[in-house]
Amino acid sequence: MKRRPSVLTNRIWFVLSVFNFILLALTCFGISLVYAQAGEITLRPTDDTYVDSNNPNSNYGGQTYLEIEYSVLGSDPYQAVYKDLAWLKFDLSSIPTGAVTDEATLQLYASIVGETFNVYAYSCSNDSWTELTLTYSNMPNYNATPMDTTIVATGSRWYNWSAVDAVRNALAGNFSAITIVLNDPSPHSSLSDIWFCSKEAPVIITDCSPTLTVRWSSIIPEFPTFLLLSLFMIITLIATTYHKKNAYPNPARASHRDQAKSSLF
Ligand SMILES: [Ca+2]
Repeated sequence: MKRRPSVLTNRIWFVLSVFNFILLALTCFGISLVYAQAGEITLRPTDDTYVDSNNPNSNYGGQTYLEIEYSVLGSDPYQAVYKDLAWLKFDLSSIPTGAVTDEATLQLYASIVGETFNVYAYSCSNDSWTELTLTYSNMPNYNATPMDTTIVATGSRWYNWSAVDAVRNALAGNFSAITIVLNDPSPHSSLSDIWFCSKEAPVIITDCSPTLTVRWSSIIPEFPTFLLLSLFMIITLIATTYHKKNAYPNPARASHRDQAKSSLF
C-alpha cells in the first residue's frame, strides 16, 4: 500500500509546477517562431553586372542589360573568343531565421536573344564583389557544378532558374547574400548574344529587372525557444510521473475529498 504524500512531496510537486508554468510563459514569447506560417519574398538584386573576356578590365555594372555570350570564331592561330557572363547578388537578410526553404526561383527578362542558348546558373560562395568593380580579370571562382539550366530561344519574355540549393546552403551557413553566375558553356560558331534586363533597366510598361523569389513552408524553432520547449516537455514528464508515483490513494479512484486533501501542504 502506498504512503500518503508527505508535505515535502507536495512542495516538490508545487515547485515543479511553478517552474513549469514559468517555462511555458517564456516559451509563449517564441510561439510565433515555432508555429510560423509559410512565407514568400521577392528580392531585387543589390548588384548585377556582366564581364567580358575581350575587355577583361572593363566594368559594366551601370549598364541596363546583362550580356551572355560565348562565341568562338575561326581557328588557331586566328581564333577569336568572345565570352560574357552575367553576375547577380541578392541580399537574403530579410528571410526569417530558420526558414525552411522550399523554392527559390531566379527570373530574368530576355530583351534580345541572338540565337538559342542553353544558359546555366551557378552559385558562388564569394559575395565580396560589387557591380561597379567586378571585371573578367578579378571575378571570383564560382561553383563548377550548375544549379540549373534553361533553354533561352526567344526574346521579350521571362526565363526561370531554380536556386533553391544555393539559398538553402547560404541560409544554413548564415550567409547574408547569394551570388548567381549565368553563362552558356557551349561555344557558338557565330557572333550572337543574349541581353537580359539589369536592375538599371528603365521601367517602360513593367519592371523587367531580375528577381529572386524565395518561398518557405515553416520555420525551425531557434534557441532558446527550442530549448525551453524541450525543458517544458521533460519537466512535465518528470513532474507527472513523480506525482502519480506518490499520489495516495490512486487519483483515478479517489474521492474528491481525498484528492483535495492530497493537494494540501
Ligand atoms: Ca547593374
